[in-house]
Amino acid sequence: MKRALITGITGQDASYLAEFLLNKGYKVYGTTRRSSTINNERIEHLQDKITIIQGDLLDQSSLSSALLEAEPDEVYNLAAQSFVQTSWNQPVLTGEFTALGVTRLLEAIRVVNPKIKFYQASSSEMFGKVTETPQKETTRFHPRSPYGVAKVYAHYITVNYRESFGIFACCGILFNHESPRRGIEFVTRKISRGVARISLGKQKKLELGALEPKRDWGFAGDYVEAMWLMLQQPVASDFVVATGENHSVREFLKLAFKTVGIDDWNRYIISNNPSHMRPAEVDYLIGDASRARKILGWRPKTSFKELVEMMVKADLEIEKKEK
Ligand code: NDP
Ligand code: GDR
Repeated sequence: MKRALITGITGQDASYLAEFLLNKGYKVYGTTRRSSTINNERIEHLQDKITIIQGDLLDQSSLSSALLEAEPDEVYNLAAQSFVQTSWNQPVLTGEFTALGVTRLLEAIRVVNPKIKFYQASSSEMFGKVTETPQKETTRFHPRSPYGVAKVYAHYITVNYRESFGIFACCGILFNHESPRRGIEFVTRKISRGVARISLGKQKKLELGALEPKRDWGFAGDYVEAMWLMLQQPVASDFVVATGENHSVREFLKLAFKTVGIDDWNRYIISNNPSHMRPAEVDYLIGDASRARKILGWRPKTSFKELVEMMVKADLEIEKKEK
């Protein structure tokens, strides 16, 4: 039986990846950091099937101990301070988690067992102010936030450990991927939840930032398969994972409101709210995943429309239950 360790097991992607690996017959371990309240909603249904280990990206010995306990064949590093907006408020902490945390984990692998295969969650935010469209593995990075800068460091330290120590380490450069399990501060979930609440009369307005930025939005459940496929290849390398289609925040909004039968959606929206505007914006992302398609045989299964409808319907169910 193969064994996998997923860092950030309480997060969106980890919950889908854990399901995926359990279906493949893996023994799955996941790390959580200590908090004063339990934060396991996304993996509640998996509690009896996975083993939780305490581990924090700030704490080197907790990472080594997690590896010694789980004895994994594969490590998926999904833990990070992942919210771009917060990275301007907590730039140093973001660097500690999202950048240096990866070095700590790679060091633990190098010392404990350098045969462990390693997946790093790289991001399309590394492309930032894009120099080429669509963006592919060779596109130059120009990050626009402390988060994006931290992910560039994390990306290159992963490449460096592959080149320096021969560790089987891969970076998946994933474009935005969403789901009903997305954190509520990210724009897609903020919209799906807001639209559900507005349609039920529980909320009057939805306050957002910029509506023009475009993102290449896919479904998280589809993307975790690409993570796994990368670690099954004969040679370690890096892959862009994306749908190849992009839409603006405005388009997302329009479709979300349409799902609940509201056409005059503009009257519910307050846009350009200063507290949701970013000091430097990423205006336009669209990925070219042809390398992943060719080498991994991976392609997305869920369309933009299906994604938006899935999220709005899931939030409607939640909001109907919560009085
Ligand atoms: P989430 O924000 O949902 O999950 C992040 C996880 O990291 C949580 O479990 C969180 O724990 C954990 N974490 C945060 N800080 C630490 C720390 N210091 N030590 C240990 N664990 C920590 O992110 P996603 O699932 O959306 O994303 C997974 C990864 O992929 C992240 O690295 C993200 O940056 C990256 N990524 C995501 C994309 C997306 O569109 N979703 C696209 C490209 C990359 P807690 O629950 O305690 O906060
Ligand atoms: P992003 O996702 O920054 O792309 O990072 P987010 O959903 O936060 O923003 C997408 C775009 O929407 C605009 N926007 C708003 N965003 C938020 N959060 N809240 C608002 O009210 C709002 N109004 C407009 C933003 O300005 C932006 O242009 C996500 C994260 O998952 C990262 O961890 C990951 O690496 C990247 O995707 C790829």
